[in-house]
Amino acid sequence: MGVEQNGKTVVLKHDSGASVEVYLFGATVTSWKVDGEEKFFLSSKSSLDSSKPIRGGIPIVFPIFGAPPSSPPEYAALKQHGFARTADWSVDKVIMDRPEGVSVRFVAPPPPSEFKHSYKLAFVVTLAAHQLSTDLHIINEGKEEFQFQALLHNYLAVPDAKKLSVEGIDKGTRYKDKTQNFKELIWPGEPLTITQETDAVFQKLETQELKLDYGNGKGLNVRFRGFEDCTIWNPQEKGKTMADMEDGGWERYICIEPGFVREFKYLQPGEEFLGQQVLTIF
Ligand code: TA6
Repeated sequence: MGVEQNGKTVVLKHDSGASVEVYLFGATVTSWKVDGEEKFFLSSKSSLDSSKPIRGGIPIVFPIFGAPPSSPPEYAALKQHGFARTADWSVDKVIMDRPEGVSVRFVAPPPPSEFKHSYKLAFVVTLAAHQLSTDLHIINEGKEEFQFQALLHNYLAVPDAKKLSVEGIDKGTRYKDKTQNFKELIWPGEPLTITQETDAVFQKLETQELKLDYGNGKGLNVRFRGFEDCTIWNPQEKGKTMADMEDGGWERYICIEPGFVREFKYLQPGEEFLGQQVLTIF
């Protein structure tokens, strides 16, 4: 049990032998090991020197998801997926270090100058024997409302993307297919499998729990609250166009990304948004 900080990273260790590694750069979880098995994908070509977002683990997306929008106009100058994933976070405190769980709160630096709103951003990572919980807290500390999108961009490791299935997307869920120019479609209710490039934003899921079955009787459940949407992404061969993607990496992960991204969320002065996810191994 315990929490160790080694310069750029913080490692949480649980009695069971489970461990989690978090880079302060982006407060990016880069590793979660249970029974010696790695649960996150991290591209071997990812830069880990703070020069680019980390390609793997759980990058934090805030305050925009995807390419910069034209509205509100001041958000047009932001970078794809915002700046939280490239900010230098710090450890606020160890919340708990007990057999029930090991928990650390990370805080983001003040907003960058291009973002004119005042907020506090905190990320709480809690490790238990077969479970990892991550909570994103966003508090409006300014005098005016502001709008944001937020998402946890989980790169979940899988033995073979062609064999996995994702169960639990409710029949009738609206989704935007980014591979078809954001075409709005209705999910038929069957399990999702990867047979081609997949990039879909499922909107306002009724059941906020998805089951990732690796195809070998193992997998994990992704449960979320506060986050109402979920993006599922696997680029297949298009992954070759990403300089930091390892060869064939797209066959070794699926991104299941709970978030609030179908529109902007408005936060009033003093108001707090809490987006939570719990990953549980089965
Ligand atoms: O969440 C899916 C997505 O928005 C995809 O459209 C894809 O391009 C990806 O994220 C990766 O984005 P990044 O900026 O990390 O290269």
